[in-house]
Amino acid sequence: MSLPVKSQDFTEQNLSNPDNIPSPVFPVPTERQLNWMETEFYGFSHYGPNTFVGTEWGNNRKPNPKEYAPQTIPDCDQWVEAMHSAGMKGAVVICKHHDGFCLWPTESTDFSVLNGAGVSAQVDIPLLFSEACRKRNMKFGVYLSPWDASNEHYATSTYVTDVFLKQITELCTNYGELFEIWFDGANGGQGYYGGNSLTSRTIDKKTYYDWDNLTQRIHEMQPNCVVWGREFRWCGNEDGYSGKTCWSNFDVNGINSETTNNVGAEDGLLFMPSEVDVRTTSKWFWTAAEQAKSAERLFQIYLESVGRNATLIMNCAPNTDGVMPENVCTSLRGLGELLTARLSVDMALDKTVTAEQTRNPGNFAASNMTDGDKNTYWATNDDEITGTFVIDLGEVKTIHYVTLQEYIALGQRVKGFSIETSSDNSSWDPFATGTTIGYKRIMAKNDDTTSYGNGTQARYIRVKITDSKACPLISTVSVY
Ligand code: FUL
Repeated sequence: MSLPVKSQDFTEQNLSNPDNIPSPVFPVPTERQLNWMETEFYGFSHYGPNTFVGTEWGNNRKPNPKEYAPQTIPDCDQWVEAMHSAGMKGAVVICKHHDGFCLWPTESTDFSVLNGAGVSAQVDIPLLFSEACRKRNMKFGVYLSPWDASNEHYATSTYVTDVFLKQITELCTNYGELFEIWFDGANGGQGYYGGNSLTSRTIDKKTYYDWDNLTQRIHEMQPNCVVWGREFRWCGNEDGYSGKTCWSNFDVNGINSETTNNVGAEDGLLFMPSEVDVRTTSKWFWTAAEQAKSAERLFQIYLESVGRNATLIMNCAPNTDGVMPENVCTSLRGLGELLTARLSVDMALDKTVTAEQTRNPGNFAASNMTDGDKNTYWATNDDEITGTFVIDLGEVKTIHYVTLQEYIALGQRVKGFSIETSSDNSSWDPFATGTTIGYKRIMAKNDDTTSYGNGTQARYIRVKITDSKACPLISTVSVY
């Protein structure tokens, strides 16, 4: 038996923590949030009466279920296949937008597919969409607008319990496992409530929906489903970027402030990571002659969201034929090809990493960062909030991106870092500097995401953690 070397190893604290696991820095994520963050990139599909009318919001029309008029059953399998080709690991489907029309045969209202035109009565979008996701091993989620611009109960005391919760329950119990339920910050305003007259009904958005209770009910039915606005936050814009500084910590009073949503709050008491929502075209719902963003532009959005400690939900809008338009499919496929070509072969995997500081005792070696295991990490001692490590790629390679990941289960810590490159391990060139890391930070040369460029020739990559809330814990460093 080997005896502890230092007397401090005999303290009560060390006896109760024989593996010397670092203390958490609060707030920390739940298991459900961790799983969700690892999904990273997933689709969004806006489709419904707006598709047929050519509008973005259906709050100014007298509700008419016949507006929804598919002539053939929508090809959800083709939608999901297009998303899959982009490298998405899940997808969220619109089940009811602000107009209140339910795209499944619900018992909560007559304003649903059961009363639409064409083959509407045979359509069950969450069913078709969930089957297409399961088939490809993709996670499945639902969007349900809290605001219901046609329901006569909206803004009265009965809507949340008798209509909204009923809809949530149907979606949470009839379509298998959900990974995310999307509500919406646009959740109140002018409508055609009851169908008789244009009315304005006001609610107190903070209290009306009884979110605490609804969230609890959702978790009882779907323990792995994260809830929009409660367990993750909107990123503050619809243009596809997270802040370069991005804390998963959040201050609940900051909700819906575009700036605070984008960067989070360093000292926020809640763990509420950011989700970037963006469109592949210029609109959420399909309209004729829409241009799709190029694959390169979508790739840049990926770098500025997934690469900045946020998840990315990318909208792909099917047309009136119930098909994902060819131009959107082409861009999605192109994005998938770029992600495979540029971010799939990690040159640092299993390569040697040497750290100037390593937490002792315990299993926190620098090699944990390149072992391909997200559950092992490099750590420093408690009194060391800076640290430096060098990766040796074995030979000079062309590098474009260096990716860092914190072991986020014990809380987000890092506040500053720099990356340098070298061909001889002695003279160093700056590569990039950054602030937060979080779940994942992808760094291009000079943090310039606008073009792929020619890359940098280097054999050694030196990472310096220059500031951290507590001892830094890095689970992965990757080089592409
Ligand atoms: C917004 C909505 O008003 C848009 O129509 C869209 O659904 C987007 C994802 O969220 O708040």
